[in-house]
Amino acid sequence: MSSPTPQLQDSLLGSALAAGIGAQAEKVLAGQRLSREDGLALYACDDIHLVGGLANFVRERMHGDKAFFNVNQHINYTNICNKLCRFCAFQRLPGQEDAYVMSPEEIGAKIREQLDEPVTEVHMVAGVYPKLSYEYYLDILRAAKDARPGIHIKAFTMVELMQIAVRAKKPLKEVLPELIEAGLGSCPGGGAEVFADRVHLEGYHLKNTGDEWIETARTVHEAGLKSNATMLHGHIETAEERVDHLDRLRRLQDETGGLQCYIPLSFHPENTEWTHLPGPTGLEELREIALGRLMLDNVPHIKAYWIMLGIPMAQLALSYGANDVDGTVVEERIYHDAGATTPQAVERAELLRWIRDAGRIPVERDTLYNVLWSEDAEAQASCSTDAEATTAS
Ligand code: V47
Repeated sequence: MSSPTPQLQDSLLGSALAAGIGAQAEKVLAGQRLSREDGLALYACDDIHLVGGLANFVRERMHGDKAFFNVNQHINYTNICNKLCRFCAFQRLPGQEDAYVMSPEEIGAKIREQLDEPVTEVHMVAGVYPKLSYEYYLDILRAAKDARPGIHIKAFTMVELMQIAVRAKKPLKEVLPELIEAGLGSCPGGGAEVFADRVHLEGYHLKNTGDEWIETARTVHEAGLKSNATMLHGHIETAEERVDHLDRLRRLQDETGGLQCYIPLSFHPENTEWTHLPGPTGLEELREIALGRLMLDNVPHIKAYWIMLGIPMAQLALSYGANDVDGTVVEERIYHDAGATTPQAVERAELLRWIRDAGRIPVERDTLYNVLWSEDAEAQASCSTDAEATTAS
């Protein structure tokens, strides 16, 4: 794939004018910020491939052909939750047959099981179970670090953090340094759902509000931690509500700069209270990736979470604005309880194969997007070794 050329810009602009999104395309090509109205125009545009082409233009301007991945391990430490979100198939009530809480020892053991794999990150998210003590949260961080001292712990959504502060009986601002001391390295982007109050009331009224999510993320960033952000789409939300969500994230990012990555999460309806809703189509999933890239001009990375999208769709998303695919994962429960049919894990070599197949250059990153390995660098190194060998002979 080539970097953006003037011909490509002309062709995108011509098509955009014909499709009625010329004004938006002009802004995108000039690197200007899109307004909320522009976002709505892009949601309304019939030609998703054109919207995707604009997002791909931005993606290549920012990242060229690179596609990031990491070698990670997911641990969902409890499925007990008191939030009763209507979109969730993972939650259980205490006493239910398959309700579980992992002990710190079990978490340590799960991490030790992977010691032969080059895992650099453990991703821990779970339900909100009020019986878990503040010490429990500190202990699971310590257990993870004990099991693998070099590992980066990306843990606790804003919802979990609010609960941890309640159990700690002190403000989150005072709790975060203690979590960091115990091993917390950054925070995942879940629990944001759709910020709009209407959707919150109808779908997850016991959970934090959108304003609370933003406020918590602001506190996290002020404590020096990076985080991700998500939006759960494809249920009852409107285009206006999606644009509002993206705009609120963009304003938070203008203030703190703490968001590393945005991940649109596609609603999976199976085994939820919303089984009657169909969930997003493939093209709707691609549009969400594209809108994320186009609206969030200040967020560096857009992730196509393969567990949720499936590998073929994640490959396509790499040409619709995404530049990251998440990682090897090992064991995932939230989407698989909701009917995801993707594998639970993928080998590093397999990730590389399908990133290459999508026409992108695989780059292994750590959680904070430091480059650990790049196929490009490896190719260059082997070229220079070949050149040295030729010169020497
Ligand atoms: O907050 C729950 C979503 C999130 C369903 O930061 C569902 O790198 C679809 O936070 N259908 C948790 N989505 C997952 C999460 C995450 C995942 C991957 C990467 C990162 C990251 C974070 O999962 C929840 C909720 O929005 N979710 N149930 C469902 N039925």
